[in-house]
Amino acid sequence: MSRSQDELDLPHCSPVSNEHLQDPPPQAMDADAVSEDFRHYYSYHLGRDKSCVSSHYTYAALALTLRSRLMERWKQTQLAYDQPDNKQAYYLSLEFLMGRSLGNAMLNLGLSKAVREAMTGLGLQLEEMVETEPDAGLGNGGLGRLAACFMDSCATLQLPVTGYGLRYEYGMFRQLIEDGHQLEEPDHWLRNGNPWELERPEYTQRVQFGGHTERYKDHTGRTHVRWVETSDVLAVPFDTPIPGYENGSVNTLRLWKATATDEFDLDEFNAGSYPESVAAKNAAEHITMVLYPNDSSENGKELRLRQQYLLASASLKDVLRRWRAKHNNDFSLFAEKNVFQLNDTHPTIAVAELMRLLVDRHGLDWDAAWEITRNTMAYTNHTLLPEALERWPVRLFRSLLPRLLEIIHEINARFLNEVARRWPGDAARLRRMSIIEEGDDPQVRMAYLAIVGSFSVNGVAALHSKLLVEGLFRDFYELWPHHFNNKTNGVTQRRWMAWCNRPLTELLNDTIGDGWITELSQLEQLAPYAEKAKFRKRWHQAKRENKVRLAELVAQDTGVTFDPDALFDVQVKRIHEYKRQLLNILHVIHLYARIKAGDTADWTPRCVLIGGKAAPGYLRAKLIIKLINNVAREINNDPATEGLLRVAFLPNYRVSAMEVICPGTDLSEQISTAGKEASGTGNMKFMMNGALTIGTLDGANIEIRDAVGADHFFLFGLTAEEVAAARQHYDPNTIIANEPHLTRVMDLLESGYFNPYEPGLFADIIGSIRDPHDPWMTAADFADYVRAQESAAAAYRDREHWLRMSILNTAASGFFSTDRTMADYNTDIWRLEPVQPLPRD
Ligand code: 26W
Repeated sequence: MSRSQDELDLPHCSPVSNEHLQDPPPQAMDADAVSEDFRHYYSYHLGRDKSCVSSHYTYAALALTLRSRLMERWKQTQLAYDQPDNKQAYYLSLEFLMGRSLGNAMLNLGLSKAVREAMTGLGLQLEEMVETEPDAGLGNGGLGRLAACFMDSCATLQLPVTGYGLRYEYGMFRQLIEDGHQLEEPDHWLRNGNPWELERPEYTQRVQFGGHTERYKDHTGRTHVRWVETSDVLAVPFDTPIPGYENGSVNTLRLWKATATDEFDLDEFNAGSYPESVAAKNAAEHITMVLYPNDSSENGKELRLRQQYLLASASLKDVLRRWRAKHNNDFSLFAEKNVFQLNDTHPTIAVAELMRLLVDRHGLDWDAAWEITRNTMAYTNHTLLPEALERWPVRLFRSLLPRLLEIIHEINARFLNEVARRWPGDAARLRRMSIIEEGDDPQVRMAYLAIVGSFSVNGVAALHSKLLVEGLFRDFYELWPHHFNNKTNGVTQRRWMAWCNRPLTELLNDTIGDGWITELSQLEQLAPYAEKAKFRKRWHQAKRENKVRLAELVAQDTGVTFDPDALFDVQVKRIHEYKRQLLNILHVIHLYARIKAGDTADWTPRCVLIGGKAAPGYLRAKLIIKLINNVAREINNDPATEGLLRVAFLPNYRVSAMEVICPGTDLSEQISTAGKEASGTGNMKFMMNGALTIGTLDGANIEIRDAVGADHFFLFGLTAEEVAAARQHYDPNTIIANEPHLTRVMDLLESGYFNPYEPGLFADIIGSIRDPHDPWMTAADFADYVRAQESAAAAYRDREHWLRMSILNTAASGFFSTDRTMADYNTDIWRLEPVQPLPRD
């Protein structure tokens, strides 16, 4: 029924090379050449002229101009990586939150100046062209953006790392705010085409679903398994170039698009229902239609499992295809030369799929295949929330991926044998550690499959990694302590400083040179400048310029006016109870109550900005958005707050918005319940851009505070240990009654002050704060939060003191570069050699 790969009617590369097809000469990198190329693409490729000047076409022409310069570097880099001696790593991720590519390509190609000059010469506004590019929003939040920063750093470090993901037709939804409510709109980001991608139909892979398994004997009498009568889907790769910073290297992000095979359903076809049988093909294309917008609770949807398997299967087959082209069926060195990093459990089915491919397709015996699998897979955990740990119903696996379920059962049986040998008679432990969770509706625990199938398991900040081995993964840590390690997250300073913060970049370059762009620890050299008044003045000017820009964004998107001289207090991230946007808004209400009570001596004018998306099904998070908007409306419309307090909810928070937000922020809100935020990475972007942090001892906040020093960080709240201990006797109602400020805030909230036309609207939120089982313990940290906010406000009034602290935060941010993170992954997990692109012949 299904035809083999070779029978697919797809472009393929002929084995005979054509010596006439030499590469054209390299492209010049000066402004004149850029300008000439630009006009070429604009006229001859896009077919536009001077009478049709739309930023869409000028953007497209500039993108093509840059892309053509990436192409030659890309090819030389990949040729070098494919030399047989090189070990390569593959970053498997359901999410890559890339944002825009134009500015990044300009910067990393070293073309910033030439492009600006060329565009000015052509009378074009570069800014406008940049704004035309839609964000590639193929991720939810931290985990997806981290993958994007990793890609940038690997290219800059010249590490042979390829990203594998899915090419969602629709990325993260666009968030509209109507009457304070979140509305979701589909994000059809590919509508106007995507100049950064290169379709590679010649590397299409076939992926199986459904069907059943059969056993058969080969001529030697050995038993094998066949997975048959499947409904197949094709995965077509689209490649995006990932340029390193001014180093000639270009890595690859390969995203799979699902398409139908050409096989019609013959029964339907012969029954004369041709249109129906063609329409049925649509189902295949649905697999990569849309990114699931959940970032913290799994929802067990079959389509999501299809996405995960398509990614894992197509990517592994792609790697095996290249391996077999050089080594045929000799896999003896495979584990030495290949490593897969699993970005959370989402691609973890790769463990079972690699076993299937090695055993069923390439004829290895189980032990040899397991040895290879276990030495090539490494797993990163990104969350401590139990509700975010993926589990799939066994029955779903049985119908969708029957052969993979058999393999998982076999992996589990052998694993539990090992556990039983180590702890004889400990049935409770066997039940706890089993990859299959027994019950009425048995489940596959993906995190356990990931741990059992990997040689490395890491968390993403020191506290997170510690809590993992003490809590969720404790049993596994006892069994294999050496598998567990920490890799503290980072962010790329190319996008999060050099590209997005020009005023500060110029000041840094003037002061310490531009070495920090590839070696962020050089920012240390700034520390002594904190004591120089002239430097502080320049620092202040840069920050103020950025605040003006941020105020313009806020005015444009919300209509709220921010005074650039006020304290800009910002919390942007996904909306989730554990991140406690509620605590932030309770503090805002407290400030408002103070204003209304005339308690405004020594007041620090403050502009509070909150932004973030709620998962569409997460009703309480959506209600929190509504509350923030209602509070903002009442406060901004009350003349008493003029010059003292402004509040805005920024709609549609995304990568390109953060590029304006983090440079203009004074105070970074990192206020999660301790022990819940795995790391955070927004915290690092803010710090790098000179914001001070108000935060709990959670995730990477702890390392941020250690790096900058306790005096330059506004700490508050219970520690993770105290949270755990306080849970037993948590009594929010007594706390509220005993804290006059909190009593007053709750009174205002409960009086309906912020929902005069919508009585009872916030009852659910009020109930959650007053609930003794509130997992996030918002009331517990309120008083200390208010105290820390007061000390931040007081510090801001002493401008020179604040500027000193701001400079010291940037100076201490060197550790939080993904260049460091990637170097750590490489030293401890991947063990790759950096590879230079091949010289052109
Ligand atoms: C299955 C649904 C689902 C989808 C995504 C569950 C969980 C996730 C992610 C793990 C959520 C996520 O983005 N986690 C964040 O990862 C960042 C990068 O490591 C950390 O900085 C954040 O603290 C963590 O919340």
